[in-house]
Amino acid sequence: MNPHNAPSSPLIRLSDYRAPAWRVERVELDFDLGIDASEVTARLHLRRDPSQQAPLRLDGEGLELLSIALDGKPLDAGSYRLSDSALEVDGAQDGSVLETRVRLLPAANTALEGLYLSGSRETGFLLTQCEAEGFRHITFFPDRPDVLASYTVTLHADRERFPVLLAGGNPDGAGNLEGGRHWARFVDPHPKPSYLFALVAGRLEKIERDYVTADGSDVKLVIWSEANVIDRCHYAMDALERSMRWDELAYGRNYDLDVFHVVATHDFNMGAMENKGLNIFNAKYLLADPDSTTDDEYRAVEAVVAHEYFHNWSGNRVTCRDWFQLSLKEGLTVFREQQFSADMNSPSLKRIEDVALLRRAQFPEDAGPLAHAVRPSQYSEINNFYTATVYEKGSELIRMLAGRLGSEGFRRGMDHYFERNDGRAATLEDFLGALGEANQTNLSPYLAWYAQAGTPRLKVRGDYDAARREYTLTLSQHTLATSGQPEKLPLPIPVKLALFARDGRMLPLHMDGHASEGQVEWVAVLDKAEQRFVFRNVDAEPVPSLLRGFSAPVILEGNSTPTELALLLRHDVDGFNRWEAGQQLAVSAYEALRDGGDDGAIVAWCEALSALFADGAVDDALLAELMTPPGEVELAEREHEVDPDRIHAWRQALQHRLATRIGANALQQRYQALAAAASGRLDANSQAQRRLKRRVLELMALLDTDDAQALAARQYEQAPSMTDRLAALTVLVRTDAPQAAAAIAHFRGRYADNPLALDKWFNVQTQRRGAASLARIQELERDPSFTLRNPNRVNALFGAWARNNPAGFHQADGGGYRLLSERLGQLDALNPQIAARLATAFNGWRRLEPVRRAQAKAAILSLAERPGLSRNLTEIVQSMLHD
Ligand code: B3K
Ligand code: ZN
Repeated sequence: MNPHNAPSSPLIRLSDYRAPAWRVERVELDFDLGIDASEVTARLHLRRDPSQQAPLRLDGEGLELLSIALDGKPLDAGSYRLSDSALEVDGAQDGSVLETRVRLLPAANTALEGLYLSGSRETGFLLTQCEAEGFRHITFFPDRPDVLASYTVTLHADRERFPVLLAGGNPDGAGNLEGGRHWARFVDPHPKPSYLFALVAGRLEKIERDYVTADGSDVKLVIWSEANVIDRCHYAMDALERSMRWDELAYGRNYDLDVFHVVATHDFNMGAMENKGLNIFNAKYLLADPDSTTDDEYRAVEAVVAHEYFHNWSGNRVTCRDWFQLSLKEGLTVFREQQFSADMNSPSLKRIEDVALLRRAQFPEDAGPLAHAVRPSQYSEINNFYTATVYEKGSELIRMLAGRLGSEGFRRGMDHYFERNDGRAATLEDFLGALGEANQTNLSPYLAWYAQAGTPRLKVRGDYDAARREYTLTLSQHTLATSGQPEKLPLPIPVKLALFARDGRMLPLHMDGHASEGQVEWVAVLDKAEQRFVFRNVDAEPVPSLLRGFSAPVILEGNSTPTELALLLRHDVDGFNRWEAGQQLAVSAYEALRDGGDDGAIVAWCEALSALFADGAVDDALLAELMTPPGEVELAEREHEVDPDRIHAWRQALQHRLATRIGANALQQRYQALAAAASGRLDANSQAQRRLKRRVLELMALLDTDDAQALAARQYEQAPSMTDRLAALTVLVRTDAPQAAAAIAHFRGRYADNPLALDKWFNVQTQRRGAASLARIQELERDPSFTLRNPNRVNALFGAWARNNPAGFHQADGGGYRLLSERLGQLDALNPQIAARLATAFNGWRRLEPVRRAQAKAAILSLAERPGLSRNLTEIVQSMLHD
């Protein structure tokens, strides 16, 4: 059976898009808030599209309808029809006002979509999550992003239990009511789609800052959290201010309300949400303090704060016509955040991290049964499409466009896009059209990137003709078939390149008919299946450096020799390209080691890195990255039959060769020097030192485990920062050190009241190697602080285990698969979004070696057979099983 035809999960198709027959111009919402039950009155001021005849049909799920009136008159039961997911009303006309009153049950809402309770009944607070389709769990409404309405929201609640009442928009009055109740009203002057609606009500504390926009408006910035963590919000406030300034400078975008509220919650399905004027954050991406936050987490807080803020223009002021256009706001906003983070931190490290993430998360998606285009053509459950493809690959597509237009042209295009589409629900065609129009260029060939799933493979051949002093690069592309897309077209692939002389100099480029004559870097655009590019006046065979800056999201199949890659690793001036050459060389070295091939690549990799380690020519953070081979997930992508144990063992062996080449003494000395300089400071240099220290300690553990464990135990005890503490604890756990148990117990005691730190406590223990890992997971889920109801906790245990410890999760007897499958079934009944996302950990099952493959298939099938699975999990499971 084609799962997509299952009657319970209708397929939504891009090609079926129709403009709404009914719009809502204005909506007035009145909430009577309570933990167990809340009541919502909605008055919708309706507009009818005169060209369409469809009856008024509103989305609504899980709502108890208490009353309904049209133009002031209560409707009798014969004038409307109510189903599980919709309300159809007779007699509405253009200009009619429909009033409904419904009851919701926030405390019983474990899906964390719509209105729900965060924390306990006694002390927790109420909040909403609407994207993508949560608003229909709050009231009856055309819950689609192309219906833009002005919102007036009035909240009523008990003053003692809910002293703080917030909604999106500007405050428009508040006051006391009889019986210990109070009210507050918010008016949002900017028409918005329902997915950007939000409210928060409860006992919260705040920090505030006054901000004046570049165009002179006063804005009050307010960050809210529960009282015990309000001191941990200052870093986010600074990051918010930096983001606002940056968007003014880089894109000329100013904030547009009198207030900007941000709220932290521990109960959230994703990272954060850009609701207009009232961003809501998973506490993980808002709270930060030196005692419990790692360096990586600090950067993540800054990035997510920026991302949500940037949505105010790329997403909110210009929104999406339909959910197929999701990357219009997400890919673009990820790209804007990447630019911002590069400006705030090290551009090459940021690029390295982003490309590593793309390879770890998006390439496997593109290569597996869940492959979909950046603009998918159909879905059953839109929440399953908030993926690395839509976000990260989407951002790479914007980066290609930005590169194509150059920074001035891109800015001109973006200005034009915002101006043309402000207050509209736009499409990707609108976006490419505006960028192209502002630059008198036709960018429509790039639409093919949005429609085609799968990662293109770029093959490169270099031929040197000494007699003619010519170097010819032959570039060709092909993309493997993906589910439902057997045929693939050639795409425009910008290949930024340079040629190096054998002494490490960059050569000036000479080509017939190209403006870049004499430049050292040039972008070749491959837009056919195969093309040749000829460089003249080349005195000796050069070393090509291709895809510089990762100029296109493709898999490079080059034929560079180990010597050539080692040359780039040693000499390329750009940190990213240096790393990239090192990664390619590491892959060759790994394969040589595994296949017992020629030692050349292994020796070249070890020599180049030990030289860089000794001569101090690169920054500590970059050195740490250079000394890290591609991860196990990335290495698995290159195998036809994946055996995670073997991949782990060979990768360890490769690192052992590197550690041996550098030498125990040199590692020890560097570790001691870095340890002596340890501080809890957050400046770039201190962070870089911690990064390198961690890497050095990991390499030491491969040579003299006892010694490294003793150092790790000491580092754990003396650590002035969470980064050092967690790095030490990770080494203790991964090497199964005798000191591990005491450190784990200590960490638990120290952070008993800090849920985010406790997540790290769960997470680190999932990294135990070998068969012991499953037993440990089972112990951990019996821990009193484990719960399937909290997404962060679920991800810290099962997500971290299944994704970051392949050798632990993929046990040959299938024990890991059975446990995950069982828990997914239970989780699905509570929170389908989280269950569906976690289930994607099975994505690569078809390429496992036969024994594990059979076990994995049995576990997925047993999940598929469970009765009553959600639409979310059904879609993921069926796609994974679909041939
Ligand atoms: N737009 C939200 C994600 C919503 C996910 C809904 N399942 C956060 C973000 O990307 O900024
Ligand atoms: Zn986003």
